[in-house]
Amino acid sequence: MNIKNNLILALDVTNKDKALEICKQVKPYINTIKIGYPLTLAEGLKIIKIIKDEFNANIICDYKVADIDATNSKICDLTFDAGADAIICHGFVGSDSVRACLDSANDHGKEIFLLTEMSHPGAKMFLQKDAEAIAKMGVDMGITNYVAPATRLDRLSKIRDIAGDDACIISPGVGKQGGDAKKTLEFASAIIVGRSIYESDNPALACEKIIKD
Ligand code: O7M
Repeated sequence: MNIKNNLILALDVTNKDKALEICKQVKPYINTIKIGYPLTLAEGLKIIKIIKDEFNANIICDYKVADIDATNSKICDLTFDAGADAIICHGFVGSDSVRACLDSANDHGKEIFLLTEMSHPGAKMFLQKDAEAIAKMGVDMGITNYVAPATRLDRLSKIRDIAGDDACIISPGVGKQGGDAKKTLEFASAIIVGRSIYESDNPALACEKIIKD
């Protein structure tokens, strides 16, 4: 995926007009938009195509898919049919569940991103101890796209070591969660930023600052 300025907007607003307004303002800086549950639950799956078509953007759907294989297939099929270019899937559910996501992506000519370790403090309770094994499983399965935290660069660096130099690692946690854009990009291929952009009085300027810093 070609990610302009290595910057992905996490569009976690809950209203279509607000979403479109922010996308319009950041368009000069951003070509890849992550849509998650907040916007999808507020506006329905149709919001994927609306934003994709209006802004000619790559759409990564952050549905953190984490179910049995049969259910994962349905979730991924519906998401790709709705226009998503990629979907984010949890790895902790194991290879059969992840395989279902990968198969759906391959059938649609689309991509998955495998979530290894999360960025929030609670990730240390359970997920962290298995994150490296999750990344190794991804490598064994031929997965080349990962999500790893900007809030713990030592952990991000470990995931990079496992995934390899050619992997695309996208990293959330810059800004409001305390991560630093420049340092994160020493290990990550792109950063995911939400509130620091969409809560800003000037989202375009916020993007410019993140890119320049
Ligand atoms: O910049 P923020 O903190 O407002 O937003 C970060 C976005 O990244 C938000 O959409 C989160 O749901 C998401 N995210 C994390 O913050 N931490 C993670 O570990 C994983 C994700 C994510 O994108 O999951 C794939």
